[in-house]
Amino acid sequence: MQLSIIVPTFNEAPNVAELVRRVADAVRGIEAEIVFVDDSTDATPDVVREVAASAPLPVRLIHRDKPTGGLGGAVVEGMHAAASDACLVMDGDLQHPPEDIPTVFARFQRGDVDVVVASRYISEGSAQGLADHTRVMVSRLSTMLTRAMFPIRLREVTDPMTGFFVIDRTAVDLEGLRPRGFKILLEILARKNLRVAEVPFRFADRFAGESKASVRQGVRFLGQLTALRFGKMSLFAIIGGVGAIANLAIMWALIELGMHYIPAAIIGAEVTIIGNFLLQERFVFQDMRSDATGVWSRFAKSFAFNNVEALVRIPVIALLVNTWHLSSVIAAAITLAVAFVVRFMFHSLVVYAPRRAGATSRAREIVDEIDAQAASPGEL
Ligand SMILES: Nc1nc2c(ncn2[C@@H]2O[C@H](COP(=O)(O)OP(=O)(O)OP(=O)(O)O)[C@@H](O)[C@H]2O)c(=O)[nH]1
Ligand SMILES: [Mg+2]
Repeated sequence: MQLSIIVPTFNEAPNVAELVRRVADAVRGIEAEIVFVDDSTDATPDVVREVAASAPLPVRLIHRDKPTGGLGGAVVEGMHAAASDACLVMDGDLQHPPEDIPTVFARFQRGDVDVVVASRYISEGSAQGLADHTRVMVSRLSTMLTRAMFPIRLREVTDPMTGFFVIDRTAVDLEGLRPRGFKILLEILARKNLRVAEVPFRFADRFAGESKASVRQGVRFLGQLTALRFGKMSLFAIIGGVGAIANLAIMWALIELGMHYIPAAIIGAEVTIIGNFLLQERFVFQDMRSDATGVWSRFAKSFAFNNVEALVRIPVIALLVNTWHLSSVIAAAITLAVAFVVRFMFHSLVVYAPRRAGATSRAREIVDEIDAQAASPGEL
């Protein structure tokens, strides 16, 4: 098998026969199969079985009763099941013209890239099949936003949101993906540096059936983008921010109750440190707990770090004010910003470090690890 064509479908019954017919025509001379990954509630699975029986190429059906991860999850499942490492992904509504498959695959077969993206936004490509002006605008704006957020990884990709591409599945860590929503290619490209080439294609009109794109998908996409870009670090920051507010509230309440401000500040800080630890255990580093040292050891490290940090920050502020003559508020802000980054690094590299990792002292590995942690998905 040279090529597995993966088609995610959700209620595409009227499109299946036409799709298989046109794909079969287009891939003559290529040893290919079609894998439908279906989450439908209509007759799509029956139609696929019927068409498969008389199709000139192998047509398989994976029907999922539990459609985890939506469209993205379906694509990943198809890649797992594919008979060949070369996986071509396309929509089931014929907006991705099957006649372009040979061009995309030929580019892939040159062997110098891991992914070939069929793009609506280079030279002869076109997005004309998008339903209306609003959809065109939304698509262009979200593409711009996405590229701005991943300026390096997406440098050479004009259409990271397309659902039409060929990928070498061995170049992707399928287990490490957290597919959600519509944009599986973005998920793949944002997580790992891959070699990418693009070929233009003209996005056609839907052949039949109804669009599944919606405002809800749009909101989900923004969530996916944030989680991909800022991942753990943004959750860590949110928890830190909530903690700072809680700290002040506790201190205020204790002073109101008649306590001196020094013990009030200390109690506020310690309660916050403990609360933050519990929250980050649950929401930020939950996936790393099982490989790390025990919970009391993690707590001791985290607690010690935060106390040392608080103690060190005060003389550093004094130093900044006295030697650089900065205002005390700016000096405090600088120390807080630096402390935030150091705290995140300390937690992801030390507190939650895998127990068995012995020889990770080389600078390169540390940089890679920070990069991986900062971009790894959050869970809110
Ligand atoms: N397996 C699976 N496929 C899905 C799901 N949602 C959408 N799809 C399929 O993904 C492809 C793209 O969905 P479309 O509704 O065409 O989305 P779109 O192309 O962005 O929107 P239109 O331009 O309006 O067609 C189609 O083949 C859908 O059937 C899902 O939850 N599971
Ligand atoms: Mg479509």
